[in-house]
Amino acid sequence: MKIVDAKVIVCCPGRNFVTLKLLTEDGIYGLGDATLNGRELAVAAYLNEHILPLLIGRDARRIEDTWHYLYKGAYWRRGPVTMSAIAAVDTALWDLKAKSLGVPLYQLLGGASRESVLVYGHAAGTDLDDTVRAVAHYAELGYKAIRAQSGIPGLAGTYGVGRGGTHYEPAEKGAPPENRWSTEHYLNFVPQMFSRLRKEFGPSIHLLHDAHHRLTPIEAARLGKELEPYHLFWLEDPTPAELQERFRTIRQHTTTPLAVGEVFNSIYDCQQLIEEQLIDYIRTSVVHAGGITHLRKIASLAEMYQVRTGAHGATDLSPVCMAAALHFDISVHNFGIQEYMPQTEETDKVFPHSYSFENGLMYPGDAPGLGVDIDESLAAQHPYQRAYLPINRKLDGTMHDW
Ligand code: CS2
Ligand code: MG
Repeated sequence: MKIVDAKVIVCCPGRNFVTLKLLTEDGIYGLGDATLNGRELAVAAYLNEHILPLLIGRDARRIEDTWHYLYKGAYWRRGPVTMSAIAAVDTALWDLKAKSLGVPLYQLLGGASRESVLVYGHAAGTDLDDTVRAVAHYAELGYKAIRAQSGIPGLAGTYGVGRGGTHYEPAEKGAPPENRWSTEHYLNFVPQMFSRLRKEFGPSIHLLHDAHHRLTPIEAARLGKELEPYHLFWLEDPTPAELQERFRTIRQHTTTPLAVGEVFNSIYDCQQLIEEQLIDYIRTSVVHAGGITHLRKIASLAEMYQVRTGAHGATDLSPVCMAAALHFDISVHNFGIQEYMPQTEETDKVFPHSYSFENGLMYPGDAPGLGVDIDESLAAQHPYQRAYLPINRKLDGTMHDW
């Protein structure tokens, strides 16, 4: 099963996506997502200039060997660009292998460990009343787990707050939008928000919150402690995680479960967090953490320490990644939850897929491989448009995490 052709498809059906398509001599093709939000063309160039020439003529069945060939062979290891490029190749190879055997991918990953995949949606409002309405809307749509984000009194705009409806897209065309930030305003507001949400929605709905790396460990400890009465499913990215031992401080002070890892790209980024049980959920994704091959290794390490998976699934992860995530989620023993944000209609048309959502749960479907395709002629009608994620400044203008 030799690879005879490889191409990188960059398109913008509402937002930018980078997709790798590998074709074999048998006429079967596989797809992999390589989208790195705001830095898309770096991965496209890495693939086009440095990886594709190495793939032609290789045996598509040798997934593990190809992973190491690209990882060890590059000498320069890790990093989001390299690991997203390797992820795209790895995902496409798994897709190809499952298609060639005529089975949905999860059958090759050990088969289904559960009947469905629990997902959480994003409810966001400009103020508290608006956020209550957004959570109610998601509950009506059947979601059993809802992430709640809200505009903060006294701050003009806050990252994580959508633009109405169920669509949420942080990247913007043109220069990066600038938000203003005050930790004091934020810490005073968030416990009030969850107190209100629990009163309105009762104890059984799962509520989640993303702090988006904006706190210090001791601030995060305070927030976790104050949120304890509201029993969050998780508090996400309370503090930047470059220094993994920072989480010891948070952990000593609070029983609020912690989720981290959407920006990680290898097992080394979360090794200490997992081995010291400093987190409860690991959020690494197929596209940014080296593909299905590497993500399974992270999940296996996490399983030993009772850490569950909770993969990143925002709209900048394409339907190709979403499909791969669902095959991973349904098969891996220590699955926790999957993030899910519906894509725009144009995106769904460019990427027809067999996965489905029903009543707060998702299913990968039984089509061979990933069960997702790309309509290349439609993709060509949506050319790349440069876009950036926002930046965040404190009230005095100092750059801050966002
Ligand atoms: C967020 C994302 O989904 C999440 O939890 O943190 O919106 C994230 O910021 C974007 O996917 C970045 O590309
Ligand atoms: Mg997040």
